[in-house]
Amino acid sequence: MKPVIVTLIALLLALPACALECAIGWGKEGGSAMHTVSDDQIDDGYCDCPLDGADEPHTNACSGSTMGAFTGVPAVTEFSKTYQCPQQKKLQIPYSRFHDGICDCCDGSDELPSVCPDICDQVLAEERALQQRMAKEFAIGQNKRQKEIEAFQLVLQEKQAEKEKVDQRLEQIQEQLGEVESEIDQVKHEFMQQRVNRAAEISQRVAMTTTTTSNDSLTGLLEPLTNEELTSLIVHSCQMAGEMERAADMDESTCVPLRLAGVDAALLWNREDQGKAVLKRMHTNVREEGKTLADLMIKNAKQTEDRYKKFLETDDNRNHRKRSSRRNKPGRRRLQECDDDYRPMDDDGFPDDYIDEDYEGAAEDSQTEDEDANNNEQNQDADNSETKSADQEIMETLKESLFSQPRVAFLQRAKEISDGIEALLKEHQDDSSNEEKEAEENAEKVVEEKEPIDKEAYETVQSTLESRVEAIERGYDYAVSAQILLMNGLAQSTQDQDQLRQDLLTLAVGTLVYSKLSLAHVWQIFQAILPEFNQNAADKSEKTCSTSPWVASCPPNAVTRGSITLPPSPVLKAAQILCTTPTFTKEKAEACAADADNALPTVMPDGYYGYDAVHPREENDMLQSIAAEWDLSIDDALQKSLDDLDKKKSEHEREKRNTEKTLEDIVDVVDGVKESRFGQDGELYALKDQCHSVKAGKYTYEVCLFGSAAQKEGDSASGTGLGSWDSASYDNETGNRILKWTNGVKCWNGPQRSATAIVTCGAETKVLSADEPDTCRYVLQMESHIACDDAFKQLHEL
Ligand code: MAN
Repeated sequence: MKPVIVTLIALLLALPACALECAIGWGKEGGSAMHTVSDDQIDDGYCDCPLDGADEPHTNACSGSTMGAFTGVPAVTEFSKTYQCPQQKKLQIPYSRFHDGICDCCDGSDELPSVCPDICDQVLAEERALQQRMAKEFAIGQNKRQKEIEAFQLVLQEKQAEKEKVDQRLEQIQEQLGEVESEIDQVKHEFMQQRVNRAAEISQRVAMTTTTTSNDSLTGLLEPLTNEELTSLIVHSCQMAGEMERAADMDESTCVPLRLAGVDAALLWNREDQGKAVLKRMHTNVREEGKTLADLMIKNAKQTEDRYKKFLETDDNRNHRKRSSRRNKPGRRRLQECDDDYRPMDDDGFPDDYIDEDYEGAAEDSQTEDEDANNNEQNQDADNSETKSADQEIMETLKESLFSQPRVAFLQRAKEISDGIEALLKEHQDDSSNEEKEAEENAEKVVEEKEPIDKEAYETVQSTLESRVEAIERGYDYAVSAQILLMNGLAQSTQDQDQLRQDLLTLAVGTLVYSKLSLAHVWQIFQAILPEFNQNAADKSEKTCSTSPWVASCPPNAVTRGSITLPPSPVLKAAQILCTTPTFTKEKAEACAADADNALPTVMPDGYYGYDAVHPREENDMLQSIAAEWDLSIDDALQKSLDDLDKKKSEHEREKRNTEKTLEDIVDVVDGVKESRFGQDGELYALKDQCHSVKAGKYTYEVCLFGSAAQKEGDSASGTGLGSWDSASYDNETGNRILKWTNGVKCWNGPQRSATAIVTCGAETKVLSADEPDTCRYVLQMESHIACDDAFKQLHEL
């Protein structure tokens, strides 16, 4: 400092009062150049004398952090960048805070003398207390942490040893399961064969040629029909079956009765190369493919009372339904019968989802199903134009058939009526809502009164129409699906005429049985499909409210084909009864009167435009006795062994599930260690699945390790999701653990919520505070023994 003082004295003598001259050196060594500082440059916040800061005694412009000795740049060495408070080891302050009028060091040494009082006794006491608390917490925490880590090591060892055993057990269970399954397959196969033989026997008996038709015999029922006629019979049976189906029960367009009949005929619907429909005969391969069909049949056999309904609950059918609802474009739905039933074969020769759905786990099911649906989509897309035209052609032919005449007429009239009622109801609804307004407006005028309408009656008509239209459309879907199946499949599947005939008979009888049609329905179908009768049917050109091709065929007459009487006597008898049933023949007076006046009917009787809603046959119908015979319940002994095996199988499956779960838990821990998921030393394992919370403002924040984080308001149990477990990491600078939860509920107009917990060492695990520094980003301060490790100790000099 001496040269400076000398210089200053010299300057004071040589220069006018208040002017200042200082040396400005170049570099660290300084230099001899002198700089004159004028009065107004003193304390002006610009460092003119970087070597000694003489021009800025009361500002800190010459204090700073950069080396150098240029004007404007304070000459501070690397070592003096920060000022170390002498009494406080951990407190260093930057020179910018030196002589800034704020007391940083407890002894006030960072300011000019006597600016700051010495408060070291008080401050150091607090610091020491804090340090002591930290040390105490650390000691407890470290101890706890250590114990838990040791315990975890034991757990880990045990888990590793257990894993071997569990692996072995799982293998055993798998073997046992395989054994039981193959035993079940054997029993099913046995059942399947019994069933197939019996079905063939019955269908033959029903269709047996006979020249002596006794009144109550069913023999010869279908035998007189040609193959084409049998096909038509199946298609129309399917149509009626579709109409009978309640929409709520099923939203699909496949003819279920025909599928069931196919099962009985041991015919498997399958998909061949180009997605073309063919029926695959499974007699030859009954051992393999029969297993799944047996499943279906056993399920049905168990529930003899309503096996048809039961069938709808089979896995195959449920999945089928799911697929249907996924693809309900009209053009597609119709061909579904083919596509859904024709499935590619697995390597093992099983059709993909027949077998897979029954024998594999549920998770795989859905995958197979999705893939299958995709395959179908692709195939259908590729083949779209062909599909559409085939579909439409069949539909058109169907609609032209005599059988459909009343349906077509009904649909047409139903649309007119429905539109009319719609408009009428709307008009009257508008009237009532405008009533008040009009009443005011027309207070003076004479208003022409509108006739009140029977809204309820119209609404009933409308809903009856709606359900019948729906039924008719579903009927068409069933019929088209059956037609395609038979056309593409059966006819091409075999060159053996006897076999074809037998298959058709089995399918026809089975379809009648499963569709719950009555003999009277069979008569209606005969009237429509046999040339001997459909000449007599009602004139095609004129369709009125009371026209019905069936009523026009009353009283029923019989014809002969060769030596055979048609229709067979039981059918004729049923027709005679039908023809005399008042509800079938009576004038639809009220509805028809309205029709004649071109007005809207207020009642919707059965037989309107010749369309009768189809109802299931009654108990005393003769077809019911065939159905009873058809209900081939499973042999008691077989059923018992099957039940026992099923029980065994479920036990094995249960054990398998449990064992797999155990293995999963073990693997989770073992792999968790490998991936350091439980922290560097496995310290987080002890906190696995623990949840901790804190109240902050109107919210309670809850975080669960390896789980999720939530923000709850009031007593709400769930709250807003702040995210699910993301990671745990280590902060080198502070020794804290950083826990993260991400992908929480999206913020309105903002990001997805996320939470971060900063965990410092403490004896207990707890959340100290929670804050939302940025919208929807939450930060929690936590303490836990998991952070009390050696690194923390060193860092904090504990
Ligand atoms: C809720 C809470 C807040 C958040 C807002 C954002 O009120 O989750 O924490 O800031 O939503 O809209």
